[in-house]
Amino acid sequence: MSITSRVPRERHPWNTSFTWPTHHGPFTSITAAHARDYDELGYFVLEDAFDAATLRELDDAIAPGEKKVREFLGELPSGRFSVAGTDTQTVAPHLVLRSDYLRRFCTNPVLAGLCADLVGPEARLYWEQAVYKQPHSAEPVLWHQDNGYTYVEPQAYLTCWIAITDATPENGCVTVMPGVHRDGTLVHRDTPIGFECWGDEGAAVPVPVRAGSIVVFTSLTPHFTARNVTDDVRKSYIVQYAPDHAIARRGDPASGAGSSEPQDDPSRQFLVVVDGAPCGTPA
Ligand SMILES: O=C(O)CCC(=O)C(=O)O
Repeated sequence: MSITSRVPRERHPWNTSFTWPTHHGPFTSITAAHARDYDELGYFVLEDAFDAATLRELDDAIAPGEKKVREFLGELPSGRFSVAGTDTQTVAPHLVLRSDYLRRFCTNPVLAGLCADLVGPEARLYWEQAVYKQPHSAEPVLWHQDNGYTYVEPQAYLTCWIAITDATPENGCVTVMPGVHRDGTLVHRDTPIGFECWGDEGAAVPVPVRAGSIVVFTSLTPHFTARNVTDDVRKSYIVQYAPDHAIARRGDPASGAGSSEPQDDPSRQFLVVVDGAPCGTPA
């Protein structure tokens, strides 16, 4: 399948007055170059953030939830559910609900530091999920912005894509389109294999990373991951943080009807940064 989408480059109807919030620091965890890349390109790589022992623990903590999702998908007639499928990738969300280890992991100093520098003085875990791309996977993950799946306001939040295994162009590393995040949320179409926004093969930049590195990008950075054409599973854990008081908008932009839902469920959207500093793991 081509990685160039046919969706037009148009702003989402709710995205009428977006301007990118530039980061000025002072920074506690990232460098000025990281902040510049995040602001101008929409991404950067934090190399070797986690060691091999931590990655083993992370994989072990994810395993029960990932297995449940694989079993759930296996019971569906098609083996597929939107972007997820037994023959393509398992997507296991909300793992912090059942794992003390993952609750601690999502508040560790590396991630909380990124959060303090890039999200703001009061920030929460918004979402986390493991994405395990199966060997010889059937489909790519299409071009999308994370804010295209659920429309969150403020539109710009932080995605930390943590490589549990090496991520390469062959096994489906993240590929981004630099600079487009500054438009804010684009229109997406719902396809049988997930949401899709405008994408341009000519502007695509693959971001291969070693296991333990983090691809740090914005919720507005269009990205896709190609099919895994290797014999091994490509494993990632994706952890996202949003400003406290962020809301999710739902409804039909055309009719004007809709609702807004606070994103502060204490069981899985707990505070990570308070008064500009990491606040530790909730009990
Ligand atoms: O890890 C992947 O292959 C893609 C995941 C992704 O793009 C997402 O969760 O938004």
